[in-house]
Amino acid sequence: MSQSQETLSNLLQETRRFDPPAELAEAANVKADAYDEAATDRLGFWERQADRLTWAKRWDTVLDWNNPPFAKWFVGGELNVAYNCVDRHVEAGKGAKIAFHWEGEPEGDTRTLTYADLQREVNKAANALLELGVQKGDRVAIYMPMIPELPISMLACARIGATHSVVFGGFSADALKTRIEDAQAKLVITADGGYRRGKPSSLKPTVDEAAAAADCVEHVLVVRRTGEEVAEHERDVWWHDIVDRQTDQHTAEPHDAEHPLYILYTSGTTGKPKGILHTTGGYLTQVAYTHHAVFDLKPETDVYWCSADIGWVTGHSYIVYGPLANGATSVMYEGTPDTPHRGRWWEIIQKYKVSIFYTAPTAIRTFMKWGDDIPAQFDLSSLRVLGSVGEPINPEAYVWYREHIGANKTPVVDTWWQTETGAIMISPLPGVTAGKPGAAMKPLPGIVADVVDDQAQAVPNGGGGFLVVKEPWPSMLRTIWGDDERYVKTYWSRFDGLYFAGDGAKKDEDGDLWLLGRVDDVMLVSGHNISTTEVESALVSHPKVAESAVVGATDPVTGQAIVAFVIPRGSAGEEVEGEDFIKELRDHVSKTLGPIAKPRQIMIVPELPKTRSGKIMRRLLRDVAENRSIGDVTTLADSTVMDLISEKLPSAK
Ligand code: 6R9
Repeated sequence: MSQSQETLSNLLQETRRFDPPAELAEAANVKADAYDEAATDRLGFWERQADRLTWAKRWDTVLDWNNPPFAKWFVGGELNVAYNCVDRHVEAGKGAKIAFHWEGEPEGDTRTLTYADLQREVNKAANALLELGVQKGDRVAIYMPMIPELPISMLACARIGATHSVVFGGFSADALKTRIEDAQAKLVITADGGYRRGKPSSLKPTVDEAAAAADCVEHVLVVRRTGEEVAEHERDVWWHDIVDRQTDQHTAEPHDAEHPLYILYTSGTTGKPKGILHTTGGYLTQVAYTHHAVFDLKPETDVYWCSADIGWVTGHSYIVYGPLANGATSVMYEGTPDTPHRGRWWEIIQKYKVSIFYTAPTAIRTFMKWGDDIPAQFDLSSLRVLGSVGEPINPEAYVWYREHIGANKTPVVDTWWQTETGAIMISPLPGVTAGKPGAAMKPLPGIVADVVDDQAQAVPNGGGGFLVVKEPWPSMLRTIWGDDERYVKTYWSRFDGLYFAGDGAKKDEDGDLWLLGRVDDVMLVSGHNISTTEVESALVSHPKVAESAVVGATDPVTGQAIVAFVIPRGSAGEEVEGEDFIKELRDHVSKTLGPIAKPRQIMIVPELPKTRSGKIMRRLLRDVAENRSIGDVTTLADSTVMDLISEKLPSAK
């Protein structure tokens, strides 16, 4: 959005409200007074949250913000993340408690890890890393399937003070090499492969190529998962050869609160990937607190499942560090939701009696498309809190999730955050908030965020603009690895002294926040800024639509015109072909949002292009809408999707 443009039009009206169930509200971990408590003494509030952790040395200063935007939290404090996530629970007599119910994709392939098991495994892996010459401060790249050795490797790194950099299994050799070199990782941990869609899917050949091309890799540590044959090189070491023979004793040394815990690369749309750096004390404090507050976790009775991949920040914070710091019992699943059948996730929830479930809108819309009858075949009555992350959740998807997965009783928490923020920033609290479908509602206690106009002035209720964070927060990124200047320029230069996240948002009449997607995606139609999210949500509110993606295409008359891509619902059948259906949808949007938002063109497609964390890649759809050749598809989860779309649309090659 340029300076002169008006802020986002506020089109969507949503009046449904869902109060927290009385019982949940009564027993909630966090009640309404937390907002006041944090507002009165924000730093004191975060100190009390840091006390959830076990510190080897207490901090002297809670926040050092003398050199903004470079923050230091809990200055002088020392702690060990692995000790906090594992050992201290064993020492507290909870060694027999289950940390992970791991479910492999092949049915019946399961493993159970208690906290005592995890302690032994992490210690052995830490000893193996030391034997391989990894020292405190070194970087380790991890490229693995969703198997227990992945969190074990991360915790082993954290234990010895090595900084891990997890790269999505599935990125190309070139993408992996760039990330390995940027971090100068001397070790890569991988596996022969993992299971995806019912078949072994290899990883090792990609690592071989990347490690050979990178200038820094000394060893590749390989877990045998699929047993498929792999090429062996001198730098390779099998996990079972080196880890299994280590002692399971290792003393965790405390690390400085600001010691680098991990780097995670965000691809962004342009330029080289940014290595987002997270450190130790503040990060663990905020992931532990938010996991406790937002999911109302009761570690003794809940079974928690976050369906994300650990290669995404959601997996780092809400499969590994937050839940383990809180001593939770979690489910971890290796594979895809449709293997061997489309009810696999619901079967897993039934099997382990999952009570808290955290997933992404893209998955929810896929289930809507597959049909209500699938979840209906399973007993999901154990569920009590549902979460959503990754994209704005369309009101219709929210209501479907609540109704068909949550039996119309569970609160849905729509959690806004980013790789850069490290932990949840804006979200309802399940025992406090009367939920509005599609709204992330309010900054969490201790977080100061707002919506501002292009002059950095807070917009009034009812207005839209840029989402900013106004005060530093414990789990904030500390820099971009090796590039402080890019850190300042990317996040802190648009508005003086404010962190600008890149997202647009609006404040409704009650002051509650609605996320509207990346500002780069906002469309300018006849002088009105219209959010892609609102038009998508209007389309998804039509009973025959499962998913949609909306882009602005250059138009001689209106500047930009709205072009929509629509996936019909599974149950909609034959009626969804043809001009009548398209007219029906255009009219529906016009009626819901106003004539200004009526799409110029609607294309019915079988699939949408998405990243591996499920975000729609609108850039590629803009290429289609503007009849250009299609740009870089390397970060697509499924690179064949663009062919499928082009086939359907002979004109859009
Ligand atoms: C955790 C994660 C960050 C971007 C973020 C925003 C979008 C995430 C959202 C959401 C609306 C939500 N996003 N959660 N938009 N409502 N609840 O997704 O991190 O992969 O870095 O993506 O995702 O656009 O800026 P990351």
